[in-house]
Amino acid sequence: MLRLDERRLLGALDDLAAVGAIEGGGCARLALTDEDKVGRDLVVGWMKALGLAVTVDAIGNVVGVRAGREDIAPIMTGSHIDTVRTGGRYDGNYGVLAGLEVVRALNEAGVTTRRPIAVAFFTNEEGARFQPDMMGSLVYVGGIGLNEAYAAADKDGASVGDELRRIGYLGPVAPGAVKPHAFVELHIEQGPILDEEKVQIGVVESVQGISWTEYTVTGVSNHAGTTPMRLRRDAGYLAASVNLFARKLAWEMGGDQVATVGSLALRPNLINVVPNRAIFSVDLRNTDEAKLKEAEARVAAHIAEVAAAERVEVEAKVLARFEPVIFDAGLVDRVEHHAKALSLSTRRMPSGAGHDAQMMQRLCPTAMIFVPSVAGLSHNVKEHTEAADLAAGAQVLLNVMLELAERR
Ligand code: HGY
Ligand code: MN
Ligand code: MN
Repeated sequence: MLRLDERRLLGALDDLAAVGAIEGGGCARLALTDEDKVGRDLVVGWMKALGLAVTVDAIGNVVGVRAGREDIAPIMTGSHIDTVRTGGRYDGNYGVLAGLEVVRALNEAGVTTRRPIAVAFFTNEEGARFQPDMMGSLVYVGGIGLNEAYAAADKDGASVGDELRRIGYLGPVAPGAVKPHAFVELHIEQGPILDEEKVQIGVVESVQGISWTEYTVTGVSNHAGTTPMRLRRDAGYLAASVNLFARKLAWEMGGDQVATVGSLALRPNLINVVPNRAIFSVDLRNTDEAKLKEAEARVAAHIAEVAAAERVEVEAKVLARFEPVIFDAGLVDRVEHHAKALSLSTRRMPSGAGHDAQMMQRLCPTAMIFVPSVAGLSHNVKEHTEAADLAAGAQVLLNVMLELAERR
């Protein structure tokens, strides 16, 4: 059996983590920043050194292809190398670098698979700077057009189109030009399940639905000391009440329902001024689309009720909305088979986080492989996965891809 070199995978993870390294061992490589460019250039260099034919598409997705015995649709793996501002070193990066180690193992063994092998990284998976998240893979599968993606702007008004041009990754290739026969993404779980249950491999069957909304609340700024409570039109109060309501709602709905008010900005943000402006985000997720819709409706009703009582105006902007995705059952079975064949413990599970794979399932049979995240930490510099788990996940990826690349 072809074996991956664990030491080299760990070394590549360290080398990439050094780009945009931040205090505590994490990474900050927000999409299309200078740090993202440096990371992209590093990985493209590694792809070329492995002999891959590298293309950059018009949304900055990068695909490296290793020729097969036949010039037919490839088996593709990949993920993302952009991070959140307080990112760890494994989220996304692990799946891309493990894909390169699959190629290296084939090169060193002098094996040419029937189908070509492709390794990709997609633009702006995180959605932390530009929304929606999974932007590059969503364009890749035709979920949104290039112009809509180019127009997305960050808090300072910089647009995706301008930033892609600025870092030199607005490529000539049409997104989706390489249509895979199948897509397999290896990723850390980013949640606590595998670690708590001491299971080595997550056999991912689905990705939960995601609802991202930004609310802009307009009230009246006023003196904190002289303004009686009955006269207040406090934008900050509404934002705070939504946070409390959403949290209570998630607890009450139970199951997979989660709710997060992750970003909040008050204006004028001064100790002695009642805020007249609040801009905040609400992230709701559930594996069940009907329940996700219920949560959205109840949050919207709460906002309308409090806005009327507080006499503030509210504007809502949907930043991302993806229904739950079910992966290809046959491919999921193969992930489970190869993990068990390596005597690894497994459990089937949904993904709590969004991934590029959820977009690729629109294009071709797709599946994901998870490895444990210590204490379930992610989007946190302390994100960690043990070396043995990293190696095990990569070996499962290699074996799944080898089988798929030879299958009719
Ligand atoms: O938000 C997510 O689930 C992913 O990290 N973009
Ligand atoms: Mn990720
Ligand atoms: Mn992430």
